Amino acid sequence: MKLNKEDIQEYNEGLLEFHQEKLAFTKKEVTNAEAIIQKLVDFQIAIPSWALGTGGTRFGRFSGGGEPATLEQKIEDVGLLHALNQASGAISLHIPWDIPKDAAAIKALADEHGLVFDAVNSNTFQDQADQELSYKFGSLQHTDPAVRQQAVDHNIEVIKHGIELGSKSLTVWLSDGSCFPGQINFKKAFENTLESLQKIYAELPEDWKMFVEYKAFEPNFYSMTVGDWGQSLLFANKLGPKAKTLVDLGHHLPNANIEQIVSLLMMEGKLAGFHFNDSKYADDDLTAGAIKPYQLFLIFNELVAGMDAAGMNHAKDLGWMIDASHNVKDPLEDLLQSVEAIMLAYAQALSVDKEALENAREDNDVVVAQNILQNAFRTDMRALVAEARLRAGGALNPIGFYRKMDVRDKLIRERGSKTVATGL
Ligand code: PSV
Ligand code: MN
Ligand code: MN
Repeated sequence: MKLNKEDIQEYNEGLLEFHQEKLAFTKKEVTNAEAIIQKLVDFQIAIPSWALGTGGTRFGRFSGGGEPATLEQKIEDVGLLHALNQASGAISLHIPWDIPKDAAAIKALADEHGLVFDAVNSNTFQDQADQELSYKFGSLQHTDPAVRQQAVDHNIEVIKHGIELGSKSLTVWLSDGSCFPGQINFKKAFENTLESLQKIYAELPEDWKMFVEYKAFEPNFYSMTVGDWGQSLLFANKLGPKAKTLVDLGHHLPNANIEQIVSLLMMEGKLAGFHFNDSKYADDDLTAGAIKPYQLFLIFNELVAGMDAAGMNHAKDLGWMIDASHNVKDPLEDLLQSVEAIMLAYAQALSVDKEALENAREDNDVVVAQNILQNAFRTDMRALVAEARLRAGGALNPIGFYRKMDVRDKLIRERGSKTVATGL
């Protein structure tokens, strides 16, 4: 199904008066409001093809109805999100969960929905039915060179799919590691992984990047071969300029200072981008901003400072993606909530008076420095985010409109009530 621009417009008209009052008030409070709105209009966050179904846990999966069964339907779902918020104009594919059999047709369909293809993701953390050798004891790190080669070949295959679709980056997340002390030789595992990554890196087109994603634990529980930003950065530095470190917010040990990690990676020119989600404990993959919105804001504060210092284009020079899905919400509503939270944090970060903050830091005025950040965080930016959506042709209240149009019911009628989308 597709949403109709005229229906969105009509819906917005009913909310316009109140919105404009709120906007006028926010503009009094936020001096650079117009510049923020423009930046928000330009900002796009990619949606992963695996987040469109109800996520599972290892204890069960309570699939909602109307889930997309094919890649075409997934593109349709991201198209719905983009029509609603005008900020989800890209889709990221995980292969082989979503193989584009006819790339030209898939590209044309995405184009019809105003979507481009973000990073392509390889999968060597599961065995596929037709696979010759098992990844039970790792993939790129494996003791057997034949297993490593199979995983390298898969990544090269993924790059080929990406080229056909117009993607510009490959994300490599490895579950490689060990579950028990003594199980692997750390040094050999690192060296094997590096050698395998080098073979993949050699196949990257000129204008591509390789995103090396780290994760502290799970599914391996004693060691992960790309377990933190230090290990990822080591690989990225050894690989070369196209390789960078990807930060997934849920992939840290508890209480890690992610904003500091971001700042230093940017200083080194080695930050690839983000997988947004939120967590209370570990890789919970909860809706962005649901648990620690202040952390999300502090991360954006470092991002904006780092990108501005390096003269980067906020919308284009880093990879922005949501990597969240949960089992108790309508996935489309959940994604709309994540995008909104990310936009709010970004808007708040854009409102920080950087000069005043730097002066307070130089003067060691801790109180003023803290106040500058907390004032920005406590400023209600919802009207600016809504205004950006309005100007771009989206809905003032995306979830409100989604519910008013009974989108989920329509999808259930179209696709059935017992649908399960591919993914975790
Ligand atoms: C792993 O936990 C991860 O964050 C990686 O990005 C994977 O590709 C994705 O989740 C798949 O669920
Ligand atoms: Mn991730
Ligand atoms: Mn994850």
